[in-house]
Amino acid sequence: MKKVLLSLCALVTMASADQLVKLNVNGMMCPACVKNVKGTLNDVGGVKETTVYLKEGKAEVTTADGTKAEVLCDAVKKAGYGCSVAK
Ligand SMILES: [Cu+2]
Repeated sequence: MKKVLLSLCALVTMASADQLVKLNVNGMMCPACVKNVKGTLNDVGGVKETTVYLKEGKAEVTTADGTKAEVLCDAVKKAGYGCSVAK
């Protein structure tokens, strides 16, 4: 229990340095694509959390400060999907 509380505090403290990057992802057809895109994004350095929306064709990525949105997009493209940074 103590450990859980400590890590929660750490999350809150670190949250100020995080940024949320929104991506438009094209070509996702099924849950396997979602898994693929999610795994791809999570493998990029600095990525902390990824949420992928299949129907909307979007992804939201929480990254450490300084991670470039373009780098995330390039990774998604390499995985075989279309990607642009949502403005
Ligand atoms: Cu699929």
